[in-house]
Amino acid sequence: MSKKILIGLLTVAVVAGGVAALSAFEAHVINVTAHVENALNVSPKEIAFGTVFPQEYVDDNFTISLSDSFLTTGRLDDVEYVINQKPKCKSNTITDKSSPLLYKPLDYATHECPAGYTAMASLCSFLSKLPQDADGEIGEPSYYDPQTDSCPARLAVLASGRLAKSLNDLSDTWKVDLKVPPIAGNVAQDWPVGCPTVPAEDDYGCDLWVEVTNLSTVKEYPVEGSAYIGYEDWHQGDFDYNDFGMNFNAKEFYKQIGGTDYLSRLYMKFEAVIYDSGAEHYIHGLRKPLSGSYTYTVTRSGSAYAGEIATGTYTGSGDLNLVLFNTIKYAWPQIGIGEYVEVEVTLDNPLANPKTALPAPRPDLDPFMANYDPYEVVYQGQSGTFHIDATEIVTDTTQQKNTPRIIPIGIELPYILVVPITNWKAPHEDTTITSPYWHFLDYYDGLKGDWGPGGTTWYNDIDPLKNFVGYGGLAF
Ligand SMILES: [Ca+2]
Ligand SMILES: [Ca+2]
Ligand SMILES: [Ca+2]
Ligand SMILES: [Ca+2]
Repeated sequence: MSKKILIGLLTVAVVAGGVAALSAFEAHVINVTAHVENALNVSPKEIAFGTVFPQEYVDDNFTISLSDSFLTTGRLDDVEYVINQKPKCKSNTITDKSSPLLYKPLDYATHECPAGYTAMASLCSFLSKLPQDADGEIGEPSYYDPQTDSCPARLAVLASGRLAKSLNDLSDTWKVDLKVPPIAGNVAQDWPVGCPTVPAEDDYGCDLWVEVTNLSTVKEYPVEGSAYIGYEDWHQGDFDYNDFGMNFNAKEFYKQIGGTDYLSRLYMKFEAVIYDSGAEHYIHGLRKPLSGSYTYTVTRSGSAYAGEIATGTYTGSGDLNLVLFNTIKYAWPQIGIGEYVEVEVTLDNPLANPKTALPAPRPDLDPFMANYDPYEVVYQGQSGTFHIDATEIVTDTTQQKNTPRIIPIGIELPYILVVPITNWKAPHEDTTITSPYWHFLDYYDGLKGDWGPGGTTWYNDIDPLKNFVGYGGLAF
């Protein structure tokens, strides 16, 4: 006859962070306050298998999810966690089974039961932790393999997982299962040789501790929507910045290790908007610096044309330099192109990529762009390679079209504009930018009061009438 086993509560607790005790001969107190919230929610908090019988199989699920406060904190993205298992402590004196004080977890710092409590017979080594979402969690299989009806040597696996807002992975469901072992001295004949037994206690328990091991911060540019990157390939001409134009946004994910942020993942999206030039260009996406090897996945909304990076998963090392668009495939002129390229990079060794604060490559750019160069190579019609940190002195004021404000010889202008707002309107074809954007020249001249770099933005100050002055080409 099988003996019954009463399983005590299996408790799932959430623990985050740690406290180190230090002593010193002298102390100065700096008051620092922070409102501390848990990054994770776990439910249910308890799994009670109740009365079970040897060789019975029982299971239950629990779910780990990002807390509301984590979800609404913009600078945080990922939580990495492990599911540890620790002995469960039972009161030496309380006998009321409904008392909330009947059980307590180990003390967080000492790893011992609180005074007046004793560790229960442990269920821990008989529990599995199996991920139920197919999104990369690492599980810990059961000690008992039903396929072979045996208990193979158990790998030393610590169940672990990650939740990430950026991947829309907001919760993970786990299954805990228990193949109930027989009680020593009462082992049925069909219990496989080599499989464990438990001592004759009547109450067993285990606490699962969901412990946060890492938080990742995210840096996004722009903070909302996308920036417009506009190209000028005619340095003696119209400066309409519509020869090619694309929307851009990027996210960088940093792991915090020992107080330093290390780059672990990148996401970039480039969406072609306009092509209005007689010349042809390769548009490059260059992310620098990157150290060590990485895997990157490219997703294109259309098929790749000659020279362009195709949809697929690749490996690389060092700076990442991709040809995103070859403009020869677009009709001229074309607007509202909508073809996009997404790039996701996972670095093999974040520790080789500590976050370093680089200055902006130009006074008018966000420092974020120090790591990005969406440069162009003009290969047909005209020639030249134009980088984001390059400027051009205007050499021919007679070519400037449809503008009441001629850009004087000697003014340095960028080839590549980065306008940090969504749905920015590039000038009409053959319309020098100083016509619709009256303060553009003041800004890039840098000498006109608050319209200089760091001052008032020029790109919000559009003259709606003048934007649509021009010949034949395209208007937004
Ligand atoms: Ca997950
Ligand atoms: Ca999940
Ligand atoms: Ca142009
Ligand atoms: Ca043009």
